[in-house]
Amino acid sequence: MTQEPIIPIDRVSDLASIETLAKAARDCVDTCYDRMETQKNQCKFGKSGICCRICHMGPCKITKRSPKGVCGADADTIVARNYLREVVGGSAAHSDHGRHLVLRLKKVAQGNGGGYEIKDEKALRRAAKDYKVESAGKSKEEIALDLANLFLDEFMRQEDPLVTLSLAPLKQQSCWRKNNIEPFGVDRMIVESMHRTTMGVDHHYENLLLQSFRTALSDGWGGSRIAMIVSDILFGTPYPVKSDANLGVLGENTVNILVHGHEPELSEMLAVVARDPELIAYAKDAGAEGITLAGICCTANEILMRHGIPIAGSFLQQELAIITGAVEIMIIDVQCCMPSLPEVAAAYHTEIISTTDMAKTSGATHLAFDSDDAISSAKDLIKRAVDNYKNRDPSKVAIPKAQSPVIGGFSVDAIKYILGGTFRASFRPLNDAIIAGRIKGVVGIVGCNNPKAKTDAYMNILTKELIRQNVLVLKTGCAAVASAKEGMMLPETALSDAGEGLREVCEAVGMPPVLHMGSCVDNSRILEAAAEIVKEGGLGDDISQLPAVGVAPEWMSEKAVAIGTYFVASGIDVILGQPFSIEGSENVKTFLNEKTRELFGASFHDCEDPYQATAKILEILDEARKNLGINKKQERKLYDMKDRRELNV
Ligand code: SF4
Ligand code: MSK
Repeated sequence: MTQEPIIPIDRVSDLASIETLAKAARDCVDTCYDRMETQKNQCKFGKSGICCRICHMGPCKITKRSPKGVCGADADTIVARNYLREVVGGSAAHSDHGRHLVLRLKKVAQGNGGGYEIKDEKALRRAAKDYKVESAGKSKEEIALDLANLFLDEFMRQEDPLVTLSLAPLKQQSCWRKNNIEPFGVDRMIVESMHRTTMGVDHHYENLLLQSFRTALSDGWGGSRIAMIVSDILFGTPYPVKSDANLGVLGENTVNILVHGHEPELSEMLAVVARDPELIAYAKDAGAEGITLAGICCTANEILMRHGIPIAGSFLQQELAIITGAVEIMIIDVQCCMPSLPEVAAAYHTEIISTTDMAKTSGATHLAFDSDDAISSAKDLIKRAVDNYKNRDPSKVAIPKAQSPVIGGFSVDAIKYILGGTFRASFRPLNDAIIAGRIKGVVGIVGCNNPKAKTDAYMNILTKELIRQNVLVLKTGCAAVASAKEGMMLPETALSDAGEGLREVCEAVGMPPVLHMGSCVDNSRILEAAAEIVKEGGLGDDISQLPAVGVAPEWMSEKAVAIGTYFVASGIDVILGQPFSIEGSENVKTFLNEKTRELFGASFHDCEDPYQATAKILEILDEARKNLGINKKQERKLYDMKDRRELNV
């Protein structure tokens, strides 16, 4: 433990985390908050992006006395190269996730899906239409096979732009063409970017940054978009579903199983088999009242959206969940799973189980999940959890009571349906509300938590301020979990917290003012929504004209860097709660924070304070509204019979 004890209330916002962080101190268990203290004096060279360890003449760092690395690289080159490598890391993570799902879809189409099936034929046919895959007279398996092959080609495409780019508005596509940043195959982009950032290749900061936008587009309009489409085909397009969020969802007397990570293949199967009466009986025989399956991080968002499985917590609650002393097993796969988990678990009876050969953790039990025999693999994991229930030590258990109801599952399809009903499902009512000024604009708040800041504080203040100002908020990732825990993802929140115009719209259709749109890869749903709003008409013909902003308040992952970069390349301004590691180059800063506006109609903005961020967002939205000529709030006209007759419809 550190010398200075940390004060939970200064570090975390919600009651469940405050209680459990205090318990961690009593149990003498270190968490990331303690380790943040011991890492306090973080390297200023790394932080400003001017540390280079790309070759072994270095590591080199840029200072006033040594303005160039051994090879002659200056701060601009080094900062831009590091930035591109971060985008590569993030894009690779999302896109590899997408690839795994496409390979599963292919197996399903070939009749050896290992217990998986095409759950949403409508989503399959919708995708076939979008990608111009011939479907007339074909079985769903035949369509799925053609689609899977096309998607695999999106990863391998060597000399042509991604087909998936065609899902963007035409003006966006021509902007990318004009700036020469249309990505080719996802794998090609990632390999090329790694090549370009190796010693002695691409040294011009602008060229490197343009490649960052190109690579990020291969994620947002490529790998992530494909991951989202295939998830919907295999597991179902999300529709609103009610559940609960926060550590309080763990059961006092049930076998508690946590799924943590990102890829939905395993968690989907666990969500299905956890309801198996035989397994529930097995748990009861072990003395438990039943089985509680809950999620952490983005896996939580995936299974909330499709099954209503509760969210136990976000990224920074992964250790806290174990510290409740009530978790039998935590099943991890890829991304955002801390290597500290087995050490924390060692203080309790929890078993950490890693499930994929590409992601092993020292101290965890490795049981590779066999997705070709998914049902029995999932059942084995649940039985293992039940068998561990007897080892729970009641004296170490303290499950906080705090949890909040949440409605998740707002796919673009679901939003259209909510707005327009079965026969008129469309974004028209939203566009009209924006044009009339009842809704000022739309803001996507996305990304992680980071122990550098008080967990969830920025996100919650910002979200409240925005809905009060009649801004519709879309959320994904751990940002979505923050609002879920705060009880903001409920229609009732519109009545109590939203401004008058937003409240009217939400009340009329029964939707929350803060919409849960899924996991990190589901940021592509936000792009899909933006493209739909443009298509619906009346708000310009390009995403950059929309009154829309993206925010990553407490980001920590390379994935967030990739997301922010593809948002800006798509014409959406992005507010960062902490700056990128680019402070060491004025040229890189100017390019990302100003020059991109000329190229894409959007740029990055640093706002370390949520109130400053609110003001900046309102300024951007107002500017967009002014440019569209919709900056004056229109009176809501209530038609009487005479008016209706004159309407002549
Ligand atoms: Fe130093 Fe250049 Fe090697 Fe980077 S690439 S470590 S700046 S010599
Ligand atoms: S899980 S990437 S901490 S959002 Fe997607 Fe949360 Fe960020 Fe991981």
